[in-house]
Amino acid sequence: FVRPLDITQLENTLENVLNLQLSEPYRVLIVDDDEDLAARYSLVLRNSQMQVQTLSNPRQLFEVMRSFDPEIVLLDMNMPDFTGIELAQMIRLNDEWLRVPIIYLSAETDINRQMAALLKAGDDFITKPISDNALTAAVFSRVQRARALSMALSRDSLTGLLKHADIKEQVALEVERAQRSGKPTSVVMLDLDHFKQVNDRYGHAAGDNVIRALANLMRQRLRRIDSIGRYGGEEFVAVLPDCPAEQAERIFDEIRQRFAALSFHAAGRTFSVSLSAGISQTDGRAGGGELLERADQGLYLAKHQGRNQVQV
Ligand code: GH3
Ligand code: MG
Ligand code: MG
Ligand code: MG
Repeated sequence: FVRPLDITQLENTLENVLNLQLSEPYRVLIVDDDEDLAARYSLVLRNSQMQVQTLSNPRQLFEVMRSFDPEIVLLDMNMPDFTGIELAQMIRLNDEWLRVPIIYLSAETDINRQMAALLKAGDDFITKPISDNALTAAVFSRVQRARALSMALSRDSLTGLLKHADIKEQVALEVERAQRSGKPTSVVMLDLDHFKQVNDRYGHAAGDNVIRALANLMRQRLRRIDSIGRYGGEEFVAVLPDCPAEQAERIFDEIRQRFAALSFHAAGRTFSVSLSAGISQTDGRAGGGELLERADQGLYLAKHQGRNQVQV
């Protein structure tokens, strides 16, 4: 006999509580021809701060998936027009929804028939009737996992920083926000000095360690609201909202000094590496692309004036 999961137990770790408070509400799509039942499930999940959409006519499935962008789909197995399995198969034909867990809500308890359904499509079964807590826990854990996976996949694997396209988008977003609020935002472009030599002398793996060390240093020094991305191989971009260029310059000059003071070890030798950076600040007119260009001009200047420096 297994006691149903108690949701308060699940929420009890500080991390879960923080995640719930900080994150956007989970988006859940319930497809069930039994509208009363769907409304009841919906109420239960809404009580746990989730955002729920119910659908009784599966013909609108794709339309609703596009507009609502659910993070999990709960599918009834038996409906008049399509079976849950057929719907799951149709969802799985689209790569854009590859990360969305599909869970069957069904009275089917025959394990062989459950297996047969899972072999066709779908990820798991929840058998009806289901307790409120079990439903909440099942949805909570799966969406939390899907979000963590999606976060990990969207990050640069060497450093855990944002990838090129994502940091570029973040810069554009923050620059727009700064234009609306009138608060200055800084954009930083940073490149390691003579990094080809580092690879040539100490090997590519040692070079990778240097890149990781700088990423960690920036993560430690910058605020939660700042975004950092690996823009290219050994080139980084950061955007610092509500931070004028002079302040960004102080912060990055400190990062520059701390980084230059790090000792790396490879091939029986000890070495250090320096960095150069350029900084631009929002002016109420220029867009993200232009601010990146200006930060890059600062970087160019820093390189030409002897490297190991920050230029605004
Ligand atoms: P500069 O001071 O002018 O920037 O000189 P540099 O040698 O650093 O020149 P540049 O920035 O053009 O060189 C980038 C080098 O960084 C080329 C490449 O070998 C190395 N690199 C790029 N990505 C990676 C990476 O992921 N790992 C390692 N180990 N090296 C990388
Ligand atoms: Mg039904
Ligand atoms: Mg370089
Ligand atoms: Mg470079």
